[in-house]
Amino acid sequence: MTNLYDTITAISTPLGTGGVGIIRLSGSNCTEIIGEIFSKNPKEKTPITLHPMRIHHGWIVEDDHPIDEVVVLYFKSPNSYTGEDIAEIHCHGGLNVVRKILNITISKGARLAERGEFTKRAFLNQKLDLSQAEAVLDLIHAKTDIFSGLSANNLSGRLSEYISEIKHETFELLSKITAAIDFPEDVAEPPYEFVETELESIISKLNRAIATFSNSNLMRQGIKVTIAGKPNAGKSSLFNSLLDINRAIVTNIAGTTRDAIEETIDIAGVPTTLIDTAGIRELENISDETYVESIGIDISKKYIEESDIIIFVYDLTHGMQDEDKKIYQEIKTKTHIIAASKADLTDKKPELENTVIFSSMTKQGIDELKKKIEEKILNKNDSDNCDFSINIRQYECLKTAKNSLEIALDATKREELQDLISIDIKSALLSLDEITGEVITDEILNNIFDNFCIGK
Ligand SMILES: Nc1nc2c(ncn2[C@@H]2O[C@H](COP(=O)(O)OP(=O)(O)O)[C@@H](O)[C@H]2O)c(=O)[nH]1
Ligand SMILES: [Mg+2]
Repeated sequence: MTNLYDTITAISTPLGTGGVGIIRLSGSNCTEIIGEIFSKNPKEKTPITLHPMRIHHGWIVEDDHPIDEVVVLYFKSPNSYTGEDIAEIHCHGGLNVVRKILNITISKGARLAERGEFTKRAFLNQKLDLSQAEAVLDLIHAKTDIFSGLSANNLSGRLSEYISEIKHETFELLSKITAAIDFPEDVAEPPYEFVETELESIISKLNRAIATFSNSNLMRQGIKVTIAGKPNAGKSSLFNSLLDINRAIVTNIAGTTRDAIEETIDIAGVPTTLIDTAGIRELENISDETYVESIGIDISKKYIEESDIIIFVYDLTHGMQDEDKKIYQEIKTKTHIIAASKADLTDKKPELENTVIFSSMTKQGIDELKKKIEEKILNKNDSDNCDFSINIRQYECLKTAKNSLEIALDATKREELQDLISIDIKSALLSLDEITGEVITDEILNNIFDNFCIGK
């Protein structure tokens, strides 16, 4: 067990060589610890008094030896990220010096922070609610502009506002029902039609947030698009055209791309990982020469299985041949796009409907392919876009709340006792409280902050 209110320390910048490295301390012993190691004079200890919201220049010294020239920022409780006293030491961003200063703060009594412990303290000290704390994590990891925008909205309290509107409406309804239960002589029961309309309205608001989850999840986790087809179909050339760089090796010798190559691009706010695979071809017998290629082929099959979308490429100059048809059979049940390559060399018509004809040479059809990928991605989420994001934990809470309200709605339609109906409405409220963290177990809390990095 760690004492919640001891003073914690951590390196808050990425480890590596950089201009500046930051060691952050939070807790009531901050100023004491800084007082012992921070000096105006690099050779002998001349203490510096810390003033809140000020920048202080000096040296970190240990046993009268200068360690680094630094600036220290001081935030006095409660006006800080965690709500506790915080001191930040901004030193030079060398791997060694940052670690050294961290160790000095530990030797003076600070404890190395656990993952996410700064943000956890911010939550426990009510500087952030739980959905805002989770937004910090999303913001740090966001891979696209749109998703970092949504995460910033959550951080600013957008999701909490939406939830609190729903909670307010639910609470109002519950009050009306319980008032009649508690004071049957003075307060009339709300009519069942009224309860029904109210419940339906609340459920539809929940549905809107629930529908946002798949969108958020795509933006958080990204999507995999594998380019599949037989050797020499033009996969690597297409991969390069889609990326606009010459990343994959392109040759006319079958089997050049022996491993899978991945690059991530932003399509409609979704981090889209394009995967160029080795061509799929059934090797007659595996010799030493083709062995490496056969590994590549196994890899392509694995990628196809794990992908969200497949771009199936075949060479239009040859038309669809038996091998192409075999590959098409393998991928056709998955979400896919059919793409016929080398359109600059032929006027042939594709044999299958919905085929995008393209040329990596002239770039004809490349934009159309990008648009098709975008359509397939957006098809995977048909939510009416909310201006906040939802994570899996919040999604589960929303669904539980919705379930309870649906049970209440059924009971209302059957005009059951309002006393019973109120029990399910109450439990929906509890599930909604979990989203912002008003009701939360230690286990859930630890689970959330375990996903953070140390120093956040
Ligand atoms: N004329 C023409 N040649 C292409 C096109 N795409 C690929 N090629 C050629 O076809 C050969 C195989 O292409 P590559 O992209 O390596 O195919 P992969 O084996 O499926 O990855 C190379 O010689 C490419 O230059 C195209 O759109 N037009
Ligand atoms: Mg290739």
